[in-house]
Amino acid sequence: MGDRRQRTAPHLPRAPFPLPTGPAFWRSPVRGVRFTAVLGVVLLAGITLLFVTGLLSYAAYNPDLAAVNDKTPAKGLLGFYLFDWPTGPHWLYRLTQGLHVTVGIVLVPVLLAKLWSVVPKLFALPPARSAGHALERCSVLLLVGGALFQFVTGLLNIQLEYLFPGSFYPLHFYGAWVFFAAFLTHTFLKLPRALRVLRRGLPAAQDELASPAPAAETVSRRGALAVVGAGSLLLLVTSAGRSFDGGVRQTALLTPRGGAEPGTGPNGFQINKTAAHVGVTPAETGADWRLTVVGPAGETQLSRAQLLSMGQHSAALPIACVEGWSTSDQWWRGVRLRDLAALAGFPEDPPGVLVESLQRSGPFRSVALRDNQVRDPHSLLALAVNGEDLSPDHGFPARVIVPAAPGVMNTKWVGRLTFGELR
Ligand SMILES: Nc1nc2c(c(=O)[nH]1)N[C@H]1C(S)=C(S)[C@@H](COP(=O)(O)O)O[C@H]1N2
Ligand SMILES: [Mo]
Repeated sequence: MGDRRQRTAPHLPRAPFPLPTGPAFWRSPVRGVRFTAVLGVVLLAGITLLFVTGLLSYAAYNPDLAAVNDKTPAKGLLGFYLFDWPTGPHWLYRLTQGLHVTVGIVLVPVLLAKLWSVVPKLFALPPARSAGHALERCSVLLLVGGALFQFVTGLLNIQLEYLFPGSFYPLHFYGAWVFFAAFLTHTFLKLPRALRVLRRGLPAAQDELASPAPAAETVSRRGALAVVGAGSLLLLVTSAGRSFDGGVRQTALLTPRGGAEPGTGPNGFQINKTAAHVGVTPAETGADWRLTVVGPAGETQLSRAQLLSMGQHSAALPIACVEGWSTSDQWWRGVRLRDLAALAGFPEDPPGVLVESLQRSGPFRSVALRDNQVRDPHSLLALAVNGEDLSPDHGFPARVIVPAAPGVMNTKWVGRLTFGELR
């Protein structure tokens, strides 16, 4: 009897099924304040970049210009920072949105590791020790919930573009403000200690994130950080290709866009929605097609031949989509928007323009461009690309192309340009 008790005694303090609320449940020797602090500092830099480039992306849509541009009309004060999106440098949106999406993808392993490193605290009892502690835990709820919400909505939007019929923008925009408010609060509360620990280290006894009963080590903390870094690197090399074209795009394994194969030749670059997909037919874009130009000079109808007989200008510009993919510069050729404004009755100082596609429905059939975009000599109603007529899927007979603007401003299959009146 006595012998048996002696044999089992060392196991008695441990419950047969440890609960996540107890320290015996979380035994990884990798957890610790230092590990969490390293990931936290990486996220601080990365998420700040995501927030800034995200706000820039919203500004780039020129939402205050016209109702058609604005997916979050009830934003109120949250639009305080909006400014006139410039037309240069011409790769501006390609850079800001490429960073937004690529950095967002690359941070996924860091975010998951960070959440894993603090998950024991989620189950800590009592749920609240004081009013202050309760408040802190609520802010952590917004922080974690906000982070997961922003990453999931962003990733879904770039992978499954049809999952969000228009509602992605308000979700991701309002979500960003909620998340970033919680993120700033958290940074304010935690950054000083994180920096102190990173600089001076921490005695094991004061490490509240370290397991009190760690299991045997299978990987060091440094090794675990290397695994996270390798995960991020793998995501980087399998997704950065989306910001280029040709062979490099083939490396973007994590960009299953399911769209049309662009093929090769002058029109062989990434296609967003095809003509067939949005219901634009060859009959509408054939010889009977006319561009309607509206302004103080009245309404003018122009055939493609008449447009081709106007002064033709060139511009080397990329397509840069909100989904993060972009092309290198393509060589567009067509009529300057400001020359069409002159035709409409604005010989000097052209105003903005409302661009409408032949496409009858869908979120991107129409867009308003600001006066600076119309004025830029590189803003074209393009008729050709890379020395060949536009293909049906790239917007034949005519499409808009504007420097530094998001892809959605580059309306395809244009039917009507109304200068001056944007709503
Ligand atoms: N009429 C129309 N124009 C459009 C769109 C659309 O859906 N309909 N999509 C826009 C978006 S979101 C992008 S990124 C670019 C893509 O142009 P591309 O297909 O020639 O690469 O076209 C823009 N022009
Ligand atoms: Mo796009």
